[in-house]
Amino acid sequence: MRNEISIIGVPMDLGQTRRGVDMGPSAIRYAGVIERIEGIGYTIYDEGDIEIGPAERIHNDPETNLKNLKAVAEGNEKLAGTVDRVIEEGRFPLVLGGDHSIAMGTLAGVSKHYDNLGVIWYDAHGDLNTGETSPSGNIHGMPLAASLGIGHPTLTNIGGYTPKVKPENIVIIGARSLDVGERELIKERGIKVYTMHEVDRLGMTKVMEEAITYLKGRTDGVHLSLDLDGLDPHDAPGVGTPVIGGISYRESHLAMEMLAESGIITSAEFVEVNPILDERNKTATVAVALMGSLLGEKLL
Ligand code: B3U
Ligand code: MN
Ligand code: MN
Repeated sequence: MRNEISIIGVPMDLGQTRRGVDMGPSAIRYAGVIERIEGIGYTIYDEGDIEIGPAERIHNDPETNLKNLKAVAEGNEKLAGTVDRVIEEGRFPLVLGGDHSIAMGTLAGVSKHYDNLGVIWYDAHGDLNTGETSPSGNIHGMPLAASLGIGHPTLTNIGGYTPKVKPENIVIIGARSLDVGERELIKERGIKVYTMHEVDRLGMTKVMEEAITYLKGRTDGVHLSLDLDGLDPHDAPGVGTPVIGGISYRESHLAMEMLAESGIITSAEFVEVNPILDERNKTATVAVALMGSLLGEKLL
């Protein structure tokens, strides 16, 4: 792991319809992210927050079924530029969301630095929808599809190129709410998925061992995109679309510790923290604790 980390806040809430997730970066900062990571021994650069919005006057285009398409794309273009620069300058990008639509910008900034980027998508959802398959029109349900080059060209071409990731370089962990079109895409493209069934059946140790071995053999860098709704709402209540039966706090720490030990992670983002829906900033605090484990914090 590089010993300099850049923190990039992305107060994006236009990829979905519940207000408050734009305050995610503030909540995570308030939960002590900088102090926590400095405590591990890294040098932190706070890049501040990417400027987002305003929301579109007519945010709901029935033609495309993509809400706030222009504003979401513009915010992501800015994010892509910042992430690109940070990597260019030799630092590890740690992106704080904001809704999950920001993964399009993060991956656009990251992927050009690798021949074969791997992605771990830690999420209750697949985020593999397009305007055609989405039940909601919310772009935060589409970033993984867009990064594969599937969907509206404004989204697939963020950063000026497409695709950002190959289907065989993706591992989804924690899925338990997949739409019909997403299931089809997973099968059609051969995306590796550990649903909650596999997490229960194999245990998190085996899931992570397999995922790490799989990605190590085929990629030259791995981005972790962690949606806090991958965790059970009991442990992470401050998210817009909670789904019961999720990954526990302890399993998540174990997963992060195993990733730290593997040394494969080259960039990360933590998304969907919504302090308005939270209980005393619990979800932001959980996010910061998981970042600690991911970055090598030890219990002893
Ligand atoms: N799959 C649904 C719901 C959803 C996706 N991502 C989140 N919720 N957080 C959709 O709207 O695409
Ligand atoms: Mn997500
Ligand atoms: Mn999700």
